[in-house]
Amino acid sequence: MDMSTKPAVSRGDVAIPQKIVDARVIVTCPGRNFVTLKIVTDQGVHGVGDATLNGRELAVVSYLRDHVIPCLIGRDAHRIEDIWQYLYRGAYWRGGPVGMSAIAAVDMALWDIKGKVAGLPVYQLMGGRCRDGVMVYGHANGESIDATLAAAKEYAALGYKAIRLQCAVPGLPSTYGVSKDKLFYEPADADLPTENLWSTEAYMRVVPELFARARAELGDDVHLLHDVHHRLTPIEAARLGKDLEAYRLFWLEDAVVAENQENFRLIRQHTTIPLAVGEIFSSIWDCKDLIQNQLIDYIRATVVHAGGLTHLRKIAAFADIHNVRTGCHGATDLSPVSMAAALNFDVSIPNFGIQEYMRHTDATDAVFPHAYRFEDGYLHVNETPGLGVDIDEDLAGEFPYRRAYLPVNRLRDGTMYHW
Ligand code: EZ4
Ligand code: CO
Repeated sequence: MDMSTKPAVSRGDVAIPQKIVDARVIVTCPGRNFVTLKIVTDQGVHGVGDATLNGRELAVVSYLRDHVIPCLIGRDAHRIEDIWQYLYRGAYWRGGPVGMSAIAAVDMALWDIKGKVAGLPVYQLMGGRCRDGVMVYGHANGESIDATLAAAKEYAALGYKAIRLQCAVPGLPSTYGVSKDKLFYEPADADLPTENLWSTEAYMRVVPELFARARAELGDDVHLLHDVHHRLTPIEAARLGKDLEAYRLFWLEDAVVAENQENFRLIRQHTTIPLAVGEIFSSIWDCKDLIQNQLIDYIRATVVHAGGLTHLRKIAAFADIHNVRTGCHGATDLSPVSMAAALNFDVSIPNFGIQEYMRHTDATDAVFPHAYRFEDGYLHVNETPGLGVDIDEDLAGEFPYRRAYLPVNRLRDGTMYHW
């Protein structure tokens, strides 16, 4: 991987711009789809940004190709904040997952370029390290409680300090988070959306049983987490929170739909279980009330879906003064480019909580050579200038886009439900 750097930007009092001369979108499917933006400057420096929006990839491709790239050519790549404001304010139509993922990709690529020019990893440009390593949680899942606990023990043996447990709900043909493939979980599994079935009653019975067994068999030292995936009403989530309190979870993730921020107040009135939400948020406006009213404990907004490092740092700073910590989304649809950006972010903010980490396939790792590494429950950024990740365009070209949707979910009577 060519991570070579250019000499420093300043020459006495003369700032040398890095003029953007080319920007292109690369779509590749090394097992799953990824959208990557590559920006090149007149001085031969390039940066990469992730623009993947699972199940709606080509909308972001068009947003970038048709509407963003023409505005980038000729601009100074060093003006990260100004370009961010230009794209956000300048669109008039603000926010939303498509637009904010596109802005995020530009933002990541520009930070990558700035780091390479400075000869420093991006975290150094954002204030330097606040910690040595990034605690991650792994995703243990299984068709039964026994199988889920066996998977959790494997994560513990690998050194994981935090493990999310998801087990199949008895009586349902499939369950969110439970994978056919033992090593990798990818919900966007079909050319048209798979139809899943949901039963809140059956789910609410099995989860407390899973965590009672988990605490008994895994001990008190490991952090345990669980993802509801937005499926409960506030009062159901309150009930589940109370049922799980004795098992001291690190967090309950996405307990209810995230559109109505008031929902969380009701859960809070009933239970002390720590709450996390935000993987689908696009900007601070989606979580401002949750944070300032301290209705959550962890904000899960990510670098790719929430406007890049520039905007995510503002969310984190706002969260910090309200005693809310971060827990960025990190499923497989976040490419190694996003993961590298997330790790630079995670080490450089004071209120980091935890980072989700799902392993990518070997093919994905080969398309996106990167320098971060996992050791003993922590991910570590590398000292490589920039983000420390790249895309092998030739190899990417060998994996053409394949349409893939996330599933949809219905109740037993056929009613459309939240997936
Ligand atoms: O369903 O990333 O915490 N992780 C998750 C993920 C999401 C996918 C959606 O693309 O909830 O598995
Ligand atoms: Co989740």
